[in-house]
Amino acid sequence: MRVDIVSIFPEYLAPLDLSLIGRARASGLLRLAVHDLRSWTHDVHRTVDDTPYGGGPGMVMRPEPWGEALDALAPAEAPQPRLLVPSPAGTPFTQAMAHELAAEERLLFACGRYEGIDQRVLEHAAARMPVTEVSLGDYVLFGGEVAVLVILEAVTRLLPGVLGNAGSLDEESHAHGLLEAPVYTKPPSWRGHDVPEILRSGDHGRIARWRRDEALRRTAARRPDMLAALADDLDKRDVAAL
Ligand code: 6GU
Repeated sequence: MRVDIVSIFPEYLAPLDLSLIGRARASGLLRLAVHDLRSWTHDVHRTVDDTPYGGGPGMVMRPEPWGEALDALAPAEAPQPRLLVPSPAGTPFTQAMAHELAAEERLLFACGRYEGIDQRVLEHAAARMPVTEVSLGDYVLFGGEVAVLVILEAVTRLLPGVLGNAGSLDEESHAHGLLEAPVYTKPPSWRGHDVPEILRSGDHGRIARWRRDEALRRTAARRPDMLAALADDLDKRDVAAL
C-alpha cells in the first residue's frame, strides 16, 4: 500500500517511523511519504489560511496550496488514490472502515488545521477520486495529524504480513461486534488477585463459553449501543441469560 500525507506539521507524523508501522515501512509492505503543505505556497509568508466567508471565529485553509498539492500527488491521468480528510464533521471511523481502507492501493490524507479546509478543495477532488471526511469520535482535536496516526495504525495492522499472528485479528474487540473478554498471564496469583480458575482448567469448551459470556457482559455494561446493533438475536438472548 502507498500512503501520502499532507500537513503543515510534518514533524507531528514522526511516530510513523517507530514500532510496527516503522517495520511495515522498512519491509516495503507500506510505502509512506509525508509532505509539507507549505511547499505548495508561493508567497514569502507561505500563507495557508485566511478568514472565513460569512464571518465567525478562526481561520480556514485556503484552496490554492491544497489544489496544487493534490495535483502533484494525484495527477489527473494517473491511477487515483482514495482521499481521506480527518474532520470532527466526518463519517465515524470504525473497524469496518479500517478493513475497507486496508484493501486500497493508495491512500492520500489531507490534514486540516484551524476551522478546516475550504470545501471547494474536496468538491474539486471528488470529480476524480473518492473523498471521505472521517471523524474519530465526538470530540474536537486541533487538527487531523493525530487522527491520521490512529487511522494508519488501525489500517497497517490489517495489511497481510504485518502481524506475526493473524489469528489475533479475529479474536479481538470489534471483530465480532463485541468487546473482548479480559486477559491474564502468569503468575496465577498476584497481590491477592487470582486468575479465573476456568482459564487454568485446560477445558477449551468451557474456556470459550466463559470468554463469550465475559465479552457479552462487558459489552452490555460498556457499549449497550453495540449490543443493540448485533445482527443475530441469539446474542441478545445470551445476554438476557447471564
Ligand atoms: Cl478526524 N479531526 C479533528 N480535527 N478533530 C476530530 C477528529 C478528526 N475526530 C474527532 N475529532
